[in-house]
Amino acid sequence: MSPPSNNAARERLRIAIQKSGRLAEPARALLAACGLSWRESRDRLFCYGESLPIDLLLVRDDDIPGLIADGVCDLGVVGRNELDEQAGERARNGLPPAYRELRPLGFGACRLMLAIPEEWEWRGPEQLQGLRIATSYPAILSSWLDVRGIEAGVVELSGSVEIAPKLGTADLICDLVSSGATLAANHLKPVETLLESEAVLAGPVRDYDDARAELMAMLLRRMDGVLKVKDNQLLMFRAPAESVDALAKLLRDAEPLTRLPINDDGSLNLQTMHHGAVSWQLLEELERAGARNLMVLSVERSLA
Ligand code: PRT
Ligand code: ZN
Repeated sequence: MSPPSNNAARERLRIAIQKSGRLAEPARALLAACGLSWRESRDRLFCYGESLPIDLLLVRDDDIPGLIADGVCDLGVVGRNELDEQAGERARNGLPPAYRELRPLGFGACRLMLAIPEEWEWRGPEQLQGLRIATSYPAILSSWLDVRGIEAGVVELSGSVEIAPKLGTADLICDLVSSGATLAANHLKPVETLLESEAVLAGPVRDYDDARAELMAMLLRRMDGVLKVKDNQLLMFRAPAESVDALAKLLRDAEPLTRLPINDDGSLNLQTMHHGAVSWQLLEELERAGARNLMVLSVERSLA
């Protein structure tokens, strides 16, 4: 099945996600958690939405901002680095904004950083004056340099940026970093962060006034419900009333305890939403402080 043309009646919402790569699986998992399901097509570029009139377009991440700008897609899951770079490029070419970040999505975290040869001493951005910097993010880098009044050469490369200093095509680099292993393997060290990035939901600059508006509002609400509880766990246990204060003190990363009806033996049933995973160590501490029948449940979604 091929994607419907851009001019087709837009009763359905179309979301662009990465076909393969770092953001592909988490993006699908997030949308599935929002209740979306699709009929897979053989070419796997277009997936027709079955549970809701929301279709998927599977593309390269670089294409996502442009697809939104052109109105081919309504929403996209893309790295902030890519979105900001292409927005910067549009601005530099005198074009108006064509998309915006609607939600940070909590995966695909990385930083756009300047990295210099290990043996250099870093004395600050002024040091960059007159040097050549290799990057795949020329717009973000250029405006960062402009703001600081630094004149440096921006060498645009589409990949393997980290080997540019070794090849002599640049003095240092500006690239994405997550673990830092790639920099270390190339004898480079990170010195400045230009952008904290993660996957984001991108959408159009103006709200829709057709059937898509309602679909979009529903999807955002569901997404908020999934994101809000994403790393949370529900912790349930019973405890004697006199232990409750001590137990509450141990639960530093949790909502205030909710007390449920009292048991026959006078103990209380308690529950709380814990932010982040509940560790074995915490469970054992709670047990020592009087909690019994401890139970940890994963939380999938919530509606406020
Ligand atoms: O085919 P397509 O064009 O869709 O994929 P792609 O190869 O352009 O993208 P992909 O899948 O590599 O990355 C997609 C998005 O993931 C990026 O736009 C970022 O938003 C995000 N992301 C998160 C990263 C990283 N972490 C990351 N570490 N993108 C790239 N990297 C690179 C980094 O530059 C380094 O070269 O991965 C390498 C390993 O990083 P270290 O620091 O862990 O060694
Ligand atoms: Zn790409």
